Amino acid sequence: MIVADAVGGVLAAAGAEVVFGVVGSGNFHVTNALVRHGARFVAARHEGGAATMADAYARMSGKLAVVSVHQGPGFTNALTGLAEAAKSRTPMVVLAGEATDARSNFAMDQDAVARAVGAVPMRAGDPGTAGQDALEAFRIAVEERRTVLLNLPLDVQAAAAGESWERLERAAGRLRDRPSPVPVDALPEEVAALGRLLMASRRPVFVAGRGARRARRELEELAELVGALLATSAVARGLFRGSPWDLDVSGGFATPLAAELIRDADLVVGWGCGLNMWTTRHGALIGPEAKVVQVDLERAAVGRYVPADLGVVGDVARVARQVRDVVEPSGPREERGYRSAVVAGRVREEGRWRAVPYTDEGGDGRIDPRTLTIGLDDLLPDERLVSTDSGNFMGYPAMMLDVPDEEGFCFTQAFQAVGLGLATAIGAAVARPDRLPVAALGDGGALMSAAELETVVRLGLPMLVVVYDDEAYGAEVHHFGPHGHPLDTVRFPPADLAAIARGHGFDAVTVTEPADLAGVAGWLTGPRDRPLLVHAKVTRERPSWWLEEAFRGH
Ligand SMILES: Cc1ncc(C[n+]2csc(CCOP(=O)(O)OP(=O)(O)O)c2C)c(N)n1
Ligand SMILES: [Mg+2]
Repeated sequence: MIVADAVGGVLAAAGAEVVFGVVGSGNFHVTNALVRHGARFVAARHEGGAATMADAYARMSGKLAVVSVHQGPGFTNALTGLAEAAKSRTPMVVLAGEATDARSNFAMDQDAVARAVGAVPMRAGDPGTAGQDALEAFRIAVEERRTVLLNLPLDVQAAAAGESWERLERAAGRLRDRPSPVPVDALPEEVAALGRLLMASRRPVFVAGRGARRARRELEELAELVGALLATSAVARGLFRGSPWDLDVSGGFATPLAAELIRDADLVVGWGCGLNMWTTRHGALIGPEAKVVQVDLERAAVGRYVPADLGVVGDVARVARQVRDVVEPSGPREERGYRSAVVAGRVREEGRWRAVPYTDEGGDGRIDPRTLTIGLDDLLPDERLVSTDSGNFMGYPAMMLDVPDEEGFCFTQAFQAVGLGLATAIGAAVARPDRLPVAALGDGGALMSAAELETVVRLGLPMLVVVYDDEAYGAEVHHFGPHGHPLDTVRFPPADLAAIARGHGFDAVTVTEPADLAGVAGWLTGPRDRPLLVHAKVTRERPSWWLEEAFRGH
């Protein structure tokens, strides 16, 4: 057995189920070994796509993601997706060949580059320990929530493995079957301090982030005792869906009502949530008198973006339970804290962007993106999984396409890169085949990632891809246009995106007015044996509301 076989085999035996990648000579054997041991390989058409697919897969499945790339350019092609994964603390192992001869065209310092994007460089550099090294990479990725680069030097890969397969398999089994880590309890004094703040608060708001994604029940129970309203950051969107106290997303995407209620809070508790400039609108959603608490696994996260009056270090669900045991509810449940019949009524009436009135600006062959999105929201089944790319258009699908829960939204925007949306939707769809995958893209992001349209077709994903086409990098047009700058560098002639999609094997409809959505309805009721691309020519006179908000903050 060669080292490449041992590394691939042991990762599959440890529980790596799906591998995304582009195969070249330097990762051929390791990838095939993964497949031989039961992993599924998903071929992307560009390594950037592979990295983001893996990231989204990990987010939506809660499992480790594996990426497999060729040395040198295969690795550098993956970097934007790796930066996003590393910033988002996605557990991921990237297997990359590594040229060991400095004269090789593929030679480069992969460690330095990995470090530069926040990934952890490791190496299976010795035939006597390579399998163990791979298991250690797996462990660090999962237990420390890190994106790990496992370099596989070419000469070592080809050498005879010095470890016995039986022993490696046993070690992999121990890693696979290890008990889940015991949740971290918070210090009693920090729990008590949070309990006191909650009991003293008259208008508490909980903002749940990525770290709270599996703690809905615990947070709702505590929120009920203290009368807190519930909101999330964008990555945790959908977490409190169905609760009468759900304000949806806090931040640039917040509805006017959510922004008002959060700004008026006297206590904001971030649960597994960085409370960054997006979630707080550059601090503007935190009222001048409001106290701020952050509950986080890491002390370093506390106060990073907004000053915090208290940090509670611990596991979100665990801390919520600890605090529940020290607070004394007062008054009837519907009237506690921030909760009242009036607030409940307002959340019901004004709690969603869909309910905010607007004047349709469509016409002359262009559809208003709000009308488009609301029309799609009406047509699509509830069991959907929405992924968005970045750009001016982003707020429409991110806010007006509702989602059933936090598993219904995949938001790879920690690095704010354009071009990740389609691969995000693919990885999410692989993780959740039970849901209708929806990819919402701008024309810029769609063309940047068009190589993966073929992947959607090849995998047989029943995906709906919606392109908000303004024939421009709209975010830049709206950023610089008002200041009188020339815009030729960010505007493009019309491109027939429907024809491009058909060329890849999609069905496609071009939407220029609401009546054209009949084509989407037809696809939804049909066999959905091909994906559908909706090429929507959208109005482009003004920026979206969230971008206007963002410009105020920059
Ligand atoms: C990889 C990358 N390149 C460039 C940018 C800068 N940028 C931000 S939004 C945007 C325009 C995206 O255009 P499109 O996808 O058509 O969306 P629109 O803004 O037009 O709605 C650009 C170029 C970025 N964030 N990421
Ligand atoms: Mg555009």
